Amino acid sequence: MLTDVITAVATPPGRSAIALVRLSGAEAFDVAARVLEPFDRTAERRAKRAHVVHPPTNEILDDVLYVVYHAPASYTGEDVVEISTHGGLLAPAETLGALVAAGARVAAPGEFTRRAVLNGKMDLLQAEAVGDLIDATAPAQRRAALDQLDRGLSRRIEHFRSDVLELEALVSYEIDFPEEDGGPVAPERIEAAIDALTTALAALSQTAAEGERLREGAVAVIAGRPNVGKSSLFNALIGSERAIVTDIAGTTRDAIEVPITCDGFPLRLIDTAGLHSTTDRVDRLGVEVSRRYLEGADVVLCCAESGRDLDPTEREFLAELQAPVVLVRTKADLVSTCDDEEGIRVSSMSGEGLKLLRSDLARLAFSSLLPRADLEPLVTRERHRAALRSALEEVEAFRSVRASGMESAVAAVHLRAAVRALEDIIGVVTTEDVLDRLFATFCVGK
Ligand SMILES: Nc1nc2c(ncn2[C@@H]2O[C@H](COP(=O)(O)OP(=O)(O)O)[C@@H](O)[C@H]2O)c(=O)[nH]1
Ligand SMILES: [Mg+2]
Repeated sequence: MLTDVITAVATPPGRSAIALVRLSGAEAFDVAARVLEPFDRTAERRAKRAHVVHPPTNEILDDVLYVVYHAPASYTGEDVVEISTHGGLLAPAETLGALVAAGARVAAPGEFTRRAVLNGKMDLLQAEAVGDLIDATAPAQRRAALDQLDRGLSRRIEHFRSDVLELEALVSYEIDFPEEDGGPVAPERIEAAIDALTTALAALSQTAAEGERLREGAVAVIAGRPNVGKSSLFNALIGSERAIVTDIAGTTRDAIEVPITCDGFPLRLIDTAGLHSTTDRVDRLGVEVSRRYLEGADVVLCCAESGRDLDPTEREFLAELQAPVVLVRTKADLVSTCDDEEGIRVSSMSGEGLKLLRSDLARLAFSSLLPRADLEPLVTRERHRAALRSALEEVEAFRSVRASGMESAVAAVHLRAAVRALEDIIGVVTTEDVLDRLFATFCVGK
């Protein structure tokens, strides 16, 4: 049943000052009244103090604050009670147990947000943004998620939708008055509207590559000959000693991945070796990095010591890379500055050049997002990208069917399909499987 009372601890387990236990559903107040003593269901949106008692035994479990939200003015759109218990493991768990004993059911991951969507409190894009905000590690991710939560992307898609509807209205004149010469609407006007729409749809689609990269973190792979200082650089950039550094070539055995933030943008820094696996290794190039990682790289840090010329294999390696490259001149502390050297001089020992390197990495990995001062909406998921592509294709199909002299009514079918594709993005009609997929990645209590 959709409105059964669900409950969950919304904060992570562990030692903490407080924890938050949530309760939502048509009979949430009845359940709360069996557990909170005293419980005042009329005290809307005001913190009240109470004891948590276990319903059958009446044992006092905690001394808490609770807040009551009346439907529909709550996160889920249902009656909601949020209980701030003491933190740690016992108080929240026992409060949850008491609520279950009083008739609530433990919520599935994302079930509160799922109800918010089903009750029209937020659209699908906003629900995705909730998840993205929780998963954000870099400020740029937070900005994009907050903008999406604020319906920035929803509004943009709705705008497209009304543009298509307007186009539909324009051509419907032609359907209604086919005998009129050229129709009451000038064909140039329709052409201009199609142009504007396809340009705008394409522009938003083009944010998808870096938008998805922003959500997931850009893959930055460290490459270079053995012993050039790759693992040292890795440790310096992540700010801790994760990779083992020795002067014995080939110390780094497995690829290690750690998320880092560069100028507010998220990167996934990867230190590889692959020396143990000859198949994976770019043997011919004498460069230590696995091909598998290079293929997935959004940016490559190609390392070579400061003060020496690049050898032919390194030059060849650089020339063959698909991803943008930063040439990192390592161990800069060992040699004095030489002006004409290519690349960024960096020392993992002294920290020289690290700041510049970080900026360069962000700039290369997010070249189109970085200059956007006021954050324009961008699409951050394959789901958005696919639906936008299909909306664009339908509008293009509309244009060509029209141009081929087909009846306007036939062409208009494509506009209907474009509207549906756009509505899918916002989630005007959301199917269960779309929701299942989205909320599978959520945490319990959200
Ligand atoms: N002086 C100096 N030595 C470095 C620097 N970075 C690395 N090294 C040394 O170079 C050797 C190889 O470093 P490592 O990071 O393991 O290289 P990798 O094989 O490319 O991963 C170690 O002895 C490091 O201490 C640096 O910035 N300055
Ligand atoms: Mg290494």
